[in-house]
Amino acid sequence: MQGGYELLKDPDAFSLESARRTTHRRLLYSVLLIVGLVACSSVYVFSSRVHIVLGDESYQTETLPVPNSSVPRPLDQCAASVPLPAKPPAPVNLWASLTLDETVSIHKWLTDPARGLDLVSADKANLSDNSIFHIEVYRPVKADALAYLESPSQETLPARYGRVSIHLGARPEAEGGPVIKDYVVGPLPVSDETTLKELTEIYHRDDIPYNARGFGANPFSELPYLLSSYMPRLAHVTQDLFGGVALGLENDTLIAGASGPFSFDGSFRRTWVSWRKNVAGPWLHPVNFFQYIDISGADPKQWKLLKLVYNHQIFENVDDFLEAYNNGTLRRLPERPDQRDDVEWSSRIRPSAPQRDLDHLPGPRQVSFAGLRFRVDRKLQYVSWMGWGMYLGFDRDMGMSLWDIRFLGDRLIYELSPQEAMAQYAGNDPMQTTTAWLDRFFGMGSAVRDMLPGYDCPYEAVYLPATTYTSLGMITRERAICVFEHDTARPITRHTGYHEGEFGAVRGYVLTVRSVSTVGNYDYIFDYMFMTDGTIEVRVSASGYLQGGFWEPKQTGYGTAIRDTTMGSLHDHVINFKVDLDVGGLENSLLFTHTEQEEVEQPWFDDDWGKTVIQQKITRDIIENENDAKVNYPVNFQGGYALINQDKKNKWDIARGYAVHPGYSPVHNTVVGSKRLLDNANWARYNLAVSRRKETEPTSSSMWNMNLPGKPMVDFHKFFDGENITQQDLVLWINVGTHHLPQAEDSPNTRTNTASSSFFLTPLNYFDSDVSMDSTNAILLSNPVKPGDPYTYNDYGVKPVNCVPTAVPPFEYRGLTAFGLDGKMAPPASAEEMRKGAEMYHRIKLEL
Ligand SMILES: *[C@@H]1O[C@H](CO)[C@@H](O)[C@H](O)[C@H]1NC(C)=O
Ligand SMILES: *[C@@H]1O[C@H](CO)[C@@H](O)[C@H](O)[C@H]1NC(C)=O
Ligand SMILES: *[C@@H]1O[C@H](CO)[C@@H](O)[C@H](O)[C@H]1NC(C)=O
Ligand SMILES: *[C@@H]1O[C@H](CO)[C@@H](O)[C@H](O)[C@H]1NC(C)=O
Ligand SMILES: *[C@@H]1O[C@H](CO)[C@@H](O)[C@H](O)[C@H]1NC(C)=O
Ligand SMILES: [Cu+2]
Repeated sequence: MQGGYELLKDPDAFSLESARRTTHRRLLYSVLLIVGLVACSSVYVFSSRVHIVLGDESYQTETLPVPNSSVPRPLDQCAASVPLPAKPPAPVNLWASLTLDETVSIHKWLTDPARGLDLVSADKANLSDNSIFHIEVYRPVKADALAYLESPSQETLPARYGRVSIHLGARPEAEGGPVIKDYVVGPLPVSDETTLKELTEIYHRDDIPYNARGFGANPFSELPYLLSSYMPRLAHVTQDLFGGVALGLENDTLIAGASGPFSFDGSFRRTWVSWRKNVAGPWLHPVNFFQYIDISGADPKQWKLLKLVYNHQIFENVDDFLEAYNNGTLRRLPERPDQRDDVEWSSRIRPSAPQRDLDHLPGPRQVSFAGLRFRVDRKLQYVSWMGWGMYLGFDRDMGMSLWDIRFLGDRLIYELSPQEAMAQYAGNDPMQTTTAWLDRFFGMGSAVRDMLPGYDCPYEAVYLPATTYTSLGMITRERAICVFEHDTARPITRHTGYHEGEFGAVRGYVLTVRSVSTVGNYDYIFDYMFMTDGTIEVRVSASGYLQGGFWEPKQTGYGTAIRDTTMGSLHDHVINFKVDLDVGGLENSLLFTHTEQEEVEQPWFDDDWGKTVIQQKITRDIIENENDAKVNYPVNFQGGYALINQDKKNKWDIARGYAVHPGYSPVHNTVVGSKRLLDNANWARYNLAVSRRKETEPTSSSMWNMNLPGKPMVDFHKFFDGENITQQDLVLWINVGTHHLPQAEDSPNTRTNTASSSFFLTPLNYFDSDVSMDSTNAILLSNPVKPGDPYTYNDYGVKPVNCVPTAVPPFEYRGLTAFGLDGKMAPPASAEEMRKGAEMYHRIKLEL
């Protein structure tokens, strides 16, 4: 069969008695017939009644209409689903990641003794050494990029720069002690002109505190170093209490997690460590054992255990805990049968349940029978479809971003990029109550994973690679991004009418550009969806494992039990996007439209209904001051926000605009004023905010913000300094999110259908009318001239194409390709180390 399907896959089906077998076959053949012929003929006849025998039962059923079964001519093979070459507006992607060669050359240049940086390679560097943490592209200034795009040439091409983060662990105390520095290096390629300049203008504090740093590559200088100093001593106790040990062996049965933030202002680095069973879905197997540890500074010998908590009992040190255990005063938790033996419930292994009717067949899939309708330039990372065009970028912190998005020839968005993903928890245990993640710290880009073809994206999706830097080398993921066109199975417009010209429909298609990041327990699916009317939907869907807590009655109000002793903890997700919209040019204003009820009186009102009428009315205001531009959607969504260009009018003399429409679950953060999220994620307080675009305000957060809630590197509120935002280059900072009140059905994994949030950017009098009407994937019907005559129609020459789709290749998963810092392909073992590094030890195993 085409597509490699195997019909009657279930071997049991063949062992049934022959009558049943024949009926099954017959049924399958009619299914096949329907599938095969629906596309071949638009003429349907009703088949006669079919007699179905199922075991002892026998009943009559009426089948669905079966297409006219006149024998179709043999079908040709469809063209392969490969995208046609694209025609980007300029031959250089200004926002492209550094190439391997560029990264290697920067690395080499930095480590040259002539630079005087005294660098130690990251795999060997201890915390009191200087080492390179990160290298990536530093994107050009917007004005330079626009000048190039205006007339692309070698002369107008902006110089290329890299951005480098260096851990200066060796800086003497006299000079302020260990610190992190961010630099811009360039121009590239490396030459005598190349310089290293400290990058400070995008931050709101001078220094990047060492205590806010990301995890290094050397596990001996990170958390396992301290954990291994006390966990093996407690092995007999943890075995008795939790049925697990952490000894630093391959077969350890307990693993650790740490809560963030690690610091308030950078003056310390402390975290709560919690322990979990090392099983599938460890996040759902917390054992209610916590330690608060101090991992400040650059000398791991100074690190210490500050306290231990078990079942609401606090101990200052391991000795006290051991003594209480030995002298019998330790109040033990009840036994946990659901966590001792059978732990398969938290895996994704299909539970033993009867197969649902016809579930042995693969579900429907979409095929572009006439070939793909989007264009991709793989080298430039440029995509175009139906009047849309965009370049893609990729970075460590937030992964995929979209640049120079044009629609029908005009630039609409200069930059569309995720900025930060917050998850703030509540609970009645040391882990949940202190957790406020900002995933930029871990790196949404580092956390991008290869997609599962046919599962994460449709079979005919086109994949694009992304490369991220780790301090051990570079990781390339061939299927980091997927692009596909999809039928929404809903017309974008339609009408049934009787007058000539009013009866018809336009098909609804969407082009999706997607990437998936797995940050520890959670999976984020980022979708950018483009539509033919000029609308874009930006949607984030979440799946993966909950950050579970230990369920006991004291947790009531902070979540829901999802097993006897596991709970899902209450939390909010808020994810921030930067949308640098340019509506009809750079000069834009913020329009607030709202509707209110009014009671009016008119002399022509008739007496039957009284003297007044109650109705609604639109008010339109321009928000002129940046300080007033941190806003929430109006109650009951009565109105909303848009960027308009007051100097560019449509044909009806209305200022052209683009509106922000709330999509699914348009929430902002519930919690305000928590010390663990004080000023480092202020963008999460609103549905959206609008500020003047500035080169010094490129992002609403930084990777270090998570650990600096009291004094963040990027303080979003500082963007809003009372400036006039009328007819200026503006940026929208828009949030999506969910209030996640976990429930049993979050086990084993959260479902993307309800854990989704989105916003739309949609034309608002930008055009003179709906431009999706120009689609020729449309039909216009004419009513019969004489009653009884057939309906005639115009399909604009776009007919269904009938052909045999090319076979779906066998499932294959490749994972990643790793390169050393010399740019050479790395052996699997070091690739494995890089994977661990990229995953930031979310699943901390002791390694002795
Ligand atoms: C089936 O289709 C053929 C060819 O289009 C046509 O000649 C025939 O009349 C149709 N049969 C029925 C039952 O509609
Ligand atoms: C784990 O491995 C060690 C050493 O290889 C072995 O002694 C021990 O019995 C193993 N433990 C379990 C629970 O299998
Ligand atoms: C770090 O390494 C240096 C040598 O590279 C050594 O002098 C120093 O003692 C080490 N520090 C720690 C805390 O291990
Ligand atoms: C048991 O140990 C705990 C912890 O050190 C201590 O506080 C307590 O006094 C001890 N109780 C007895 C009865 O020894
Ligand atoms: C803001 O600028 C616009 C255009 O220059 C001007 O009309 C308006 O009065 C200014 N608003 C304020 C509050 O200064
Ligand atoms: Cu959640």
